[in-house]
Amino acid sequence: MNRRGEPTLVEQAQAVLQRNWTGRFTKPSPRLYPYQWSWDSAYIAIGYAHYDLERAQKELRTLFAGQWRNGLLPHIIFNFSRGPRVYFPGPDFWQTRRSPHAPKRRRTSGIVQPPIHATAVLRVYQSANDGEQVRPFLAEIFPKLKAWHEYLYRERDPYQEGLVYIRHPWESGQDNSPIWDNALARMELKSEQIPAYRRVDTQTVDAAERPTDSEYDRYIYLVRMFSERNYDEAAIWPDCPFLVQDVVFNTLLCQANRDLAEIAHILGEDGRLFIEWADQTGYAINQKLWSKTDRIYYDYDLNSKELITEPAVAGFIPLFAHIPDQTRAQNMYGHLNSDSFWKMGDSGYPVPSYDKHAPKYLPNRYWRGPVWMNMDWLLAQGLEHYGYQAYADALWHTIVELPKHHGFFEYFDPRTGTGYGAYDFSWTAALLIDTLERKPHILAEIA
Ligand code: 2M8
Repeated sequence: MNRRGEPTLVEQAQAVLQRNWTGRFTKPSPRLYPYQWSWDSAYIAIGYAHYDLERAQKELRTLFAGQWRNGLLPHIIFNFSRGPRVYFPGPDFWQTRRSPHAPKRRRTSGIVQPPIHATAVLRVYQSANDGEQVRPFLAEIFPKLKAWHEYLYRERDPYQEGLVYIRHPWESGQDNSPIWDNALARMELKSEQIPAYRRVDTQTVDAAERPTDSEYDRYIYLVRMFSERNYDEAAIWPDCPFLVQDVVFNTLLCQANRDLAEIAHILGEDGRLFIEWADQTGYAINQKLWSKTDRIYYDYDLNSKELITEPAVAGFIPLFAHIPDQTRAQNMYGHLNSDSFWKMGDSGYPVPSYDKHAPKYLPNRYWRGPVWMNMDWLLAQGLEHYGYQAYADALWHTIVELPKHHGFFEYFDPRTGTGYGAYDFSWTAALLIDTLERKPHILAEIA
């Protein structure tokens, strides 16, 4: 409480997480996302770690209880929670029990999300005053993280390049980014190929802030295809119409490998394999995904065999895992700190998720323009590493300022700060907590 008896900003953020806490995991938001999501839980655990270590561990334990026997960590665990539980596609549509690897006692989706989990586990450990307290958790989760990364390299890297592919836009976490437009447009679907379904997301959130129906048709078509092939990767990938080596996914995997090596070290286990993976993936990102002319990293489409030259904030995320060398980082910084994204001193808020001058930019539509707190959080850490402190500070300020003035929304308008999508959004709250814990001075610096 502050001197006027009102909850402080951190207390407000904690209250958001408390409202979404179900007793075993935290919903990303009260209505739109009523189950457990994979990378949301990782960000959420990083927030909890600062004030409730038990809960941080429980969040991740519950997530990993949904892991498949082949190591796949599903993007949604359909755990029970109170309150409205309407989501499409739900467990009956996914039918993951068609796979011999899916858990028998838990219902899950059959796709994945960016692998930031080892990073979250290490941060939980580092937040503890007494590491010994968290050691049993580390020992318990280590083989699960290893199985998760093994799955990715075994099943998602058929050419053994060190780059894993995603086979659904949802696997990127950036569902309707323009990055996927061409791949989705190539999927010419006849109406009889589209399963009958009804969207529920647009009952909660304005349709103008969500993906289009045509995008949803393709999302759902892909899910049906995976389930018809019993989630057997060998049967899916040879003719999967969507197959992309994604920058954010592989960057987070690279860093997660290093963090897993650190976890191995703490436990007295051998971590050399994880360092090898990290090096291989970092090297491949530099070799295959860098565009010198455009000063940004791009995804690679394994079907059209070309880089997807869409200027999204995602292309700067390799800074987080220290993948570019200093010269590249400087070039990237020149691009980021420009009218295309956000120039230092500009009005508005950093960083729009897509180039403001590109024709497809939409400041209110989900991953096609709005500012996202997780992207700012990843980018700020990367920029600090390379010495771009003033820009990083602008991002830290944004992570605090937007929720403070506009509420704990899912995403925000880069021009005005207006919040869009779901309210009481958990990772917005969790990453604000993490930011203020590490940089308490920010509170006094913002208006
Ligand atoms: C969004 O994705 C889900 C599908 O997984 C959806 O739109 O229903 C994305 O923003 C994703 O990154 C996020 O993890 C999820 C829950 O917050 O919502």
